[in-house]
Amino acid sequence: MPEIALQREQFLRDGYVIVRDVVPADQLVSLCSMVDEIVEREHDLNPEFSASSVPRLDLAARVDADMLDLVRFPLHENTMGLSSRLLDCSPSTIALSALSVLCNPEFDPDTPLGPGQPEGTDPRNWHRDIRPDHDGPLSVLLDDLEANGPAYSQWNIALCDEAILHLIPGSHRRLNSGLEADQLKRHGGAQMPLPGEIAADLKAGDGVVYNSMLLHWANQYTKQKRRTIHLGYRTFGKALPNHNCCGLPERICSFFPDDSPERQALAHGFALYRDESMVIGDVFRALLTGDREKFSAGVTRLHLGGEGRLTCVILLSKVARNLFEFSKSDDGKYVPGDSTVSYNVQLKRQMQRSFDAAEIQQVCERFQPLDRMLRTGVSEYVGGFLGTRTDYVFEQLPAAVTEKSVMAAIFPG
Ligand SMILES: O=C(O)CCC(=O)C(=O)O
Ligand SMILES: [Fe+2]
Repeated sequence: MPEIALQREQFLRDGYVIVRDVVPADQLVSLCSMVDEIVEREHDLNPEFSASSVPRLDLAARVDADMLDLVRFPLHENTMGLSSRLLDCSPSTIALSALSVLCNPEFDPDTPLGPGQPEGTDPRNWHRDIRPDHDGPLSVLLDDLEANGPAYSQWNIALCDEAILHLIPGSHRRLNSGLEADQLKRHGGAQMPLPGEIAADLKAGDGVVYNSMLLHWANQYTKQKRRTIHLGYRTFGKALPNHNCCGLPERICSFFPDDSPERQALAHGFALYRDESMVIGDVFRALLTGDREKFSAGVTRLHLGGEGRLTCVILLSKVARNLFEFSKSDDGKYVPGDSTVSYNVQLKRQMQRSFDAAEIQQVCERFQPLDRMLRTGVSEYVGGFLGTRTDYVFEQLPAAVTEKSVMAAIFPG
């Protein structure tokens, strides 16, 4: 079998692939020194970053025009190209969604707090990159994955040797096992090895590409130098992934000349997000006017396969909620000169120009019957997830909640 077929098989089955020498050898030193420069600058400017036990930085918001290799790298065949093949999508339907770096603390950190704190879950606890309140129940995301394959891939690419990220192969396709659930419930259980875990043992230049629904944890953060490039890619039109926001600022396009392939690739990615946002706007409008046909037509544009479409509808209710929260906190005005704001924020501001505050609230209200179906009324934290306590279902959506029952609840009569 060709290597790519094996890698794809492993990505689907085990949920991860370790890729040696993702960073072209002649770029390793220069990428590392660019990242070092950004990290040092941050230490000078930001005491909070220096005080963090799990420091990470949004590189896309911080790169300069003289650090173009740092932006070129995530567009490379080894990263974006391989992602599109693992996600089984054409290069014209994939976009880079995040470019950041995971670093070491400058001190030996204390034992981390357990999971499910009011401020969220520390990545040194076992978790899936799923927040039940923001993303929906795990079972719903699993259904979509089984029906349509993955629509999002995440990378950790080490610029210094490391074996920090640990994961359980295959756990992205199932609920927590009884044994896992029992251990994660116990005090300190989220910070101990789980059966079947493997370490992503990376030499400088190697990467691991993974499905972030996997159970994973960072088993140590120490003073030892860590510079790990963290990337996200998503597809469009196949299925709406729970990681559906663009964390990049549009300004990174402007670093490259108009007709350069880098500029075109980046601009194409932003256009995919913008077009999707317009479809989402149409879906919200259809909800306001009670037009079930238009609503379904919009959902079909976001989520091609019929199966797993409930996931898309649930995620749209989360997008609406997120927009509502944003509209309450944002006055809609651009901060002058803030070119680092993510494209996701820009799109939300655009959405606010199409929908006034009352309409955004109405969209959320129209999703209320669905929202109620996703809640138990009892707040809890279940091990293996990001976020904090919530009454949203963590794992198994009741069987009575189906696409049909949800559509009937949203469009009564
Ligand atoms: O430090 C790490 O490698 C863990 C990061 C992580 O869990 C994440 O970004 O989702
Ligand atoms: Fe994570």
